Amino acid sequence: MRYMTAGESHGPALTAIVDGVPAGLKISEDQINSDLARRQAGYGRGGRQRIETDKVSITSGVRFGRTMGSPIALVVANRDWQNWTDRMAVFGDLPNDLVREVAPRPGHADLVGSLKTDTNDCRNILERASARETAARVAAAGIARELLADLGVEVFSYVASIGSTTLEEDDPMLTAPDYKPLDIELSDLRCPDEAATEAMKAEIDRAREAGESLGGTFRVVATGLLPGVGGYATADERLTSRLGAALFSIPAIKGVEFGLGFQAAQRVGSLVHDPIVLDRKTGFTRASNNAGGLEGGMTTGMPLIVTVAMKPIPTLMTPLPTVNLDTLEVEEASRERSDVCAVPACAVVAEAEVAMVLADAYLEKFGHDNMGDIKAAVKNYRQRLRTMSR
Ligand code: EPS
Repeated sequence: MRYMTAGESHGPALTAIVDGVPAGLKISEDQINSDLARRQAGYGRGGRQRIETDKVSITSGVRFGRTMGSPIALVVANRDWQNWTDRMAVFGDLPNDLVREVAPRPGHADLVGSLKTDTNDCRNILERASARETAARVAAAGIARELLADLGVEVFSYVASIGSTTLEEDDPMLTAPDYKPLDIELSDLRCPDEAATEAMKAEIDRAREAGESLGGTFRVVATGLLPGVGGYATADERLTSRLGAALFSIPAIKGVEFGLGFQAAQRVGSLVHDPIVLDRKTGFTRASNNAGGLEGGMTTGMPLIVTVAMKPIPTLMTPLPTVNLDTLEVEEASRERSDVCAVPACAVVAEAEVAMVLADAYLEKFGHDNMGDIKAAVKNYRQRLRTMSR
């Protein structure tokens, strides 16, 4: 199962195509729309989100609410397109009174993308490098989430820090899976603690006043996983590398840690590895989860816990110096309407990427033609794991 997207930030629409989806999977438009709404929310977002109300339209691969086994096309319209028909016209020329984008923003794809593609209008680059594209990813991953939910796997995320303000957690590897996704969604920053949410909001306010932007960290958690999904034998089977690549494909991601992550490098082995325990009812399990649910490139059956770092957004209201692509003179980078902080939204995008990788790995292990056969294979596997432990 894989996806591809097309679409510019201020073009008519974003499109995603998902293929490799088994037949007979129930799809809910409302569920996808609620994920799209979660991606649009979060304290620190800019004016654009007041224009958009993202809704998915499925134009192939689903019939009477169930997948047919054919590629699924999903479209999310850009309402803002109405305000950009002159600057983003498919044919014709840029009207003379409208300027090209010639002041590349440090930290965005503007400059290097323009050099690479031989253009002196950064808009050609920024329209696609814009994080708007992630709406299509969230829509696409709605299919993966339905599949995982059908097999008992839930994926959620929460914000762990914004700038220098951090959520206090004793041992997130033990406690994170117990957070209630509904409580997280009640916070303006998708953070499970009210006091931390307020402190983070205050930091965002200070950044906005200073013309600054802010990054942060968040964790993605997947529960209900079976052990042995992914693979140890080849580089491209390993879930660690697949999840890492998927998460690093999200704009602005600068770090990904599995389980204890960098902390594991500072501890002795006995304080890192998770003792193996036998549960007579369910099979093998672990006394702790420092590995964050992955060992040898495969799921252990413990919750998957990934911590992800997002850098601050490059568009600054007090801009850094840049060089004008026309005059070659030093000037301030372009100031665009933008977000001050999009960490809560980014966490929803990361859920989508994780869901897509996990769904793909499940299908690899349990077959991919139709949901009936897949569920029978899952049942059989569970049964074998249980029998082994008796
Ligand atoms: C973005 C700039 C802003 C963000 C946008 C990403 O858009 P605009 O330039 O239209 O104000 O709001 O994110 C989204 C539109 C979205 O839906 O996430 C950028 O430059 O990356």
